[in-house]
Amino acid sequence: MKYEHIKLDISGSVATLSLARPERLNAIGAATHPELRDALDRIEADKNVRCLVLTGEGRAFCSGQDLTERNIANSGKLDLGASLDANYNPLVRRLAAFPIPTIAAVNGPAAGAGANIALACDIVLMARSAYLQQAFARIGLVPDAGGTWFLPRLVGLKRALAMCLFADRIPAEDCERMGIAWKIFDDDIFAAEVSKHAAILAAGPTLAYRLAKHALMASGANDLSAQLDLERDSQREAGSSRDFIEGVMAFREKRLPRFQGE
Ligand code: T3D
Repeated sequence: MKYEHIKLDISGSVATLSLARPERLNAIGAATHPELRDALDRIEADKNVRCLVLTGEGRAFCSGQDLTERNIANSGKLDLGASLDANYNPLVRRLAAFPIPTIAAVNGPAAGAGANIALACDIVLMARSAYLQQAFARIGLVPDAGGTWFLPRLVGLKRALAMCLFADRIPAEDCERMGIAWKIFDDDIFAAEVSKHAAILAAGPTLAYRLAKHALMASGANDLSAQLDLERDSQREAGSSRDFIEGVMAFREKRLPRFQGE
């Protein structure tokens, strides 16, 4: 598939998927979704790729749904639920369960669904000038794309409510303080820091990462006993991986491990 709204770059074991409509602050339109699906298929099928970086071209990360492409005057005929079912919900489910580590490299504004797509990634890195905005209330909508699930877990119910009701811009420094962003970096070193973090994850034990992600995501619905069972099953699988052997050998030989991701 030829991409017009996104760009995909695969360098070594890192795939960088960029939303690429900078003149619309990388708003997601109807034509963006099939391209995203195709790109994620390609990344998942490429067993050499061991980290995904999701970012935006130009000065923004993503401004959410394209607000200019639909005939809003006829909004009685618009079924936004169908749009979520068809596009955003599968995207968020897929990112949250993606088999390799994912980094949202939030280079600038991340608004509406754009903010919550960032939250669906494993690690959020932000440029100091960037911000997240649950912009939905400003246009009479409710937070979607997983925002009402991720936010209370990340920042607590009251902060999540305030973010969604006031729909203010949340600066990167506040995102870091509240645990939404793992780290923020000055704009001039942001790209280099993203590459550094992606390289670390791409050289890590990919299978163990996948199992850890799954266990952490499952923890919210499990009691302690069920979670201990899940950890046992996950550790059984990780413990029979080649990376476990390599990790222990490297420890004993006092060298850095060379993980193959399996
Ligand atoms: O399918 C469904 O509809 C259901 C799913 C819904 C999920 C959603 O995401 S709904 C929420 C959609 N997003 C928003 O409400 C955010 C809209 N954008 C903004 O509020 C602001 O643009 C920002 C706060 C993100 C940035 O503000 P600022 O001042 O830095 O930039 P700007 O001047 O507003 O925008 C620059 C250009 O990008 C401008 O175009 P122009 O006038 O230069 O030709 C603006 O129209 C365009 N743009 C920004 N966001 C969108 C957009 N165009 C289309 N859709 C957008 N979402």
